[in-house]
Amino acid sequence: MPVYRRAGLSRTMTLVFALCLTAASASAFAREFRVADTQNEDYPTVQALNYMGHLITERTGGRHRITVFPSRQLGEEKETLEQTRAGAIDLNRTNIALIGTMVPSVNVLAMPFLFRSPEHLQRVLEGPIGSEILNGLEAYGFVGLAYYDSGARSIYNRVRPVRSLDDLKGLRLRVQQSRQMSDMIRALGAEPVELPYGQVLTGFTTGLIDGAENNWPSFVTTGHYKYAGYYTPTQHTVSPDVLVMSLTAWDNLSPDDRIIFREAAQRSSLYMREKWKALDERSRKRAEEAGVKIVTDFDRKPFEAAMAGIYAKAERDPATAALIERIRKVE
Ligand code: GTR
Repeated sequence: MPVYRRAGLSRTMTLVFALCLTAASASAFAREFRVADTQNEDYPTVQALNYMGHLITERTGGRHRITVFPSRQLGEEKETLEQTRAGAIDLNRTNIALIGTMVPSVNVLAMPFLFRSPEHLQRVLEGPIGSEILNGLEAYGFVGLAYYDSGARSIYNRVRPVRSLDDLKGLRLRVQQSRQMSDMIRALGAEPVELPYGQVLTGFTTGLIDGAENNWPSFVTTGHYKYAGYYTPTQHTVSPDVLVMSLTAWDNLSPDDRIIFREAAQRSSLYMREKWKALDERSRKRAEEAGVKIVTDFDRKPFEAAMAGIYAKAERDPATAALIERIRKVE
């Protein structure tokens, strides 16, 4: 081949190579992000994620899109979290108790009877402690983007009204797949049964469990209230939900896009708050109308006292002990 033609060819090759590189980097930065949520499509967290998706599409001029997979379409919470950590799922809306099995430091937010009220929790989450906990996720392969309200969790069952620790004896109560939650139910004198969220209903219909514990919206939207006629507002934990992104997906975002994602997540959390309040109220009413007995004449003190062992275990770690102390001090 004549020399001049070879030179021309190599120029063309360089050009083609450069074009390929540009195309490849553009596609690496423009993409669809898949989000897992265990709740159904009307649930406030799912609505919030859809809202976040709109914001992101708008602010990136359609370069990035979010596709939400509600109702455990991508699997149960524990599995989807593992996949998120591995980078196979981009985003995950999960409860603190679940991610606490992978990131022990977040378990403090699921400590029983630690928060005086939902407002106390909110102030902790919005302050430095909330940010420290979100930032701490990074060492475990997740980027914490926002917290979502999840109300207070309480005990419900179908056998008898629970007014005392004695009433809990012998009850098989479903808990999330979390050691801390199992320990807590055991310390109250009941028998914990760890099950994924999607199997609780079958647990009721097959008689595997007598009850469970959750907030009002989850109790009602899942249909558990049709099986468990006694709800005791123990409000033992107020563990929030949290939105995490896989570190792999995060690493592929440009610095500007990272800001867009963070801001959209924060705004979606505020957007969800009003919806949450309304659903919380509506769910409680719906349960009552359906005949669920809300057991209010119970003494919360012995329930709190039964947690001494859980605290002793958690506080063996000086960092956790210090964090619990700081949380208590938040006005
Ligand atoms: C809900 C929470 C879910 C899931 C569920 C459960 O309140 O939003 O993410 O953890 O509880 O009990 O499994």
